[in-house]
Amino acid sequence: MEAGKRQLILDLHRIGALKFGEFKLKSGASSPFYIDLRSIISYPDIIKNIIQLLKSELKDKHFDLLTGIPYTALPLAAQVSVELETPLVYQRKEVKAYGTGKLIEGHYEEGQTCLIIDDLITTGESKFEAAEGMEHAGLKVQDFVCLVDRSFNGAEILASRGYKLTSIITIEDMLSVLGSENMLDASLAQKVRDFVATPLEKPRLTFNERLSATSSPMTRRLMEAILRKKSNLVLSLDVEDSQKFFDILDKTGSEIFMLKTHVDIIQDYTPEFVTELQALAKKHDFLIFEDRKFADIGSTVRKQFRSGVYRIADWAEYVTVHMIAGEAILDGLFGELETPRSGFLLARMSAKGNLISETYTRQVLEVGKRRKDCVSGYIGHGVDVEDIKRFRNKIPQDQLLLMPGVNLDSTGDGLGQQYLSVENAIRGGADAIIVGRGIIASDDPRAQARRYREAAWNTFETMNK
Ligand code: 5BU
Repeated sequence: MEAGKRQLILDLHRIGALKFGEFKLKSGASSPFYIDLRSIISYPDIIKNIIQLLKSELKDKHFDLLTGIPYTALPLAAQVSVELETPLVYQRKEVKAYGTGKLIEGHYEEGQTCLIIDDLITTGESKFEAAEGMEHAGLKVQDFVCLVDRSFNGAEILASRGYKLTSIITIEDMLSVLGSENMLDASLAQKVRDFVATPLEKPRLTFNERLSATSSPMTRRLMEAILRKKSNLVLSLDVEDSQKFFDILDKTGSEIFMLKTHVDIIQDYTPEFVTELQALAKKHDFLIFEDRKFADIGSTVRKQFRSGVYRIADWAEYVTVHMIAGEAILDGLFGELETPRSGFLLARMSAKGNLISETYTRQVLEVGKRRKDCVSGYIGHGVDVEDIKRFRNKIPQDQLLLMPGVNLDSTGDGLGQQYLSVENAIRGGADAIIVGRGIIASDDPRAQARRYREAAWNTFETMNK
């Protein structure tokens, strides 16, 4: 190993930026080591060494601009920029939403390539957020350089989105240097090795265990319905004619645990529509979910939900909610209701080119986690199984992930819809699939509903053994 790297490891250990023992992580799990590089800026000698190491790592890379992810890596990138005489830009940390303010500081031109420096890589999430901000501003991102790779498979994760990761030192490097200096005993080193060799997935509970750990009655109802009906299928019954609606529903009701409506699609809507819907819900034992996608201020959505022609709150047990207007929308919708109702937040969408960013998704999940009283879960999507798994990992086990954009025979609809297979959706961690045209556009909706239910349930069962 290069002398500079060896020195860096010893220095980080000396200043307490790298510790071994037993540490509690944010997730509640415990880790046999702890890395926090925020204090390195106070040690000019260490910084000097790091800059040399970064410079030599950057030698063969092509880029027009440099950036560091605030805060720890930004001063490092600034120094490298001066030494390499390459312009620096940086992304404002506090500007979270695009379009509301200047996101990138510094001078740059669209189409330029920006290399991103960071201190640590664990899951890759903050790297994706940084890349997304740069790309949103018209820059290209190819390379990431991190000081320390403490991940299980950071390079692979970044490669899945086409980025290359180079790391100055890895955990293994640290173990071998500190081991050779007798600064770390072998059994602790082995513990660290085992820890890093395990993917950062939360311990997976079975669906039954998750149900036991769930306290929200509205969320429990969904979980119980899934188990009772042995179905992870939500039918999205987007037809305009009420007769056709009830005809398909009566044929498919036994296969689904929940029906999803867009009630404003129905051309011949009258209040009797609801009476008939509730009768079929009783007959076939399914829940009712209106995909209204509320998005306005609290006081407006309250009226939209409770009044008007459809009086949605009277009959829809669950509704979809956009978080674009902020958390108060939840109080507007679910506060002071006689019969409890619950929401699904739109965290990711299946439509091509949709404007939801990684940062937005993270913020939606943060609100949803705080509001389990009225948020039963999320609507989400993903590009493949691994992507869905990473997303699912961020969702608490006592909330659900529903996935639209699922079809067994098609990959899209020519209007932006992007389809996943049933197996990929469930294997990724969706608790239920939402299927519309895969079932309703067929000549035999009953048979198709059974086919979707079985495909989903079989995969779900093998995962919950
Ligand atoms: P499809 O016929 O299976 O493509 O219907 C999908 C349904 O799910 C349809 O009602 C959409 O409005 C709904 N949907 C979606 O497809 N993608 C999303 O990201 C969200 C909802 Br949110």
